[in-house]
Amino acid sequence: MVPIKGLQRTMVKTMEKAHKVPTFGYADEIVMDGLVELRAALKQTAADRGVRLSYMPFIMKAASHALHEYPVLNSHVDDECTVVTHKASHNIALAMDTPSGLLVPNIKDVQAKSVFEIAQELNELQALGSEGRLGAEHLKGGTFTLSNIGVIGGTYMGPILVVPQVMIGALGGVKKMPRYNEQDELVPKMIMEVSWSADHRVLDGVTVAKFSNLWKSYIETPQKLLLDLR
Ligand code: CAO
Repeated sequence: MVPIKGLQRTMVKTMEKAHKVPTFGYADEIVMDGLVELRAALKQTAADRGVRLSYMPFIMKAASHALHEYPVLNSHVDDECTVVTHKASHNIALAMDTPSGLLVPNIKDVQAKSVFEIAQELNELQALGSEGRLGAEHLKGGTFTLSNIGVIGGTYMGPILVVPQVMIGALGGVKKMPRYNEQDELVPKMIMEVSWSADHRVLDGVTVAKFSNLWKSYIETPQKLLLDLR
């Protein structure tokens, strides 16, 4: 017999709470060629400044830009679902595989940070996670969650909400796939699937679809991120 205690006990409670929320799923595919190229161009520069640059900092920044347009997706809802509180800070959480198990630390105020600063903080969180040193200050206050299961594998997922948040997205692996271009020719494209789960008590499908389309447009044309740089 293996007792369920500590972090795993916390997970049991969190999952049971989330299970009570009626969710709906929405999925789409993202053409990653633009982001693959951009990351390849910037990776060494980031490395020269001591930071490992993955896709995630761009994906998080894209989410923050889209959340500006759809603030209800960046909110908390109380247990009885009587009040939905839009959060000003985009504290984007990331499901992280650590030796202590699944943890979901967040990067605070993504809306105010550069892609480089997000990458830097992500590196720090990964280091803390692997050393088992993530604390309450890293784990509390998330407002929107992404789970990059695609690093491990897989294409689609049914992510579970991190209550009281109302939206979570899971990313599949980036894979080379055949797709038709404008001339009806089959060409290779780098494709990543996203699977969203949303709290259907406070979010409707149209809002989620519009948010996803906007987020996707920032990833497919990452130069668009420059337009909203401050
Ligand atoms: N598909 C293909 N390659 C990917 C990828 C994807 N979806 N996401 C990242 N990669 C690449 C990165 O670009 C990087 O490539 P290089 O070695 O060439 O630089 C490499 O894979 C490793 O990236 P990473 O792990 O640092 O990627 P990240 O910053 O996006 O992810 C983190 C960080 C914390 C999400 C990840 O380490 C992790 O723990 N993933 C597991 C998530 C998880 O447990 N989910 C479970 C949820 S429900 O139980």
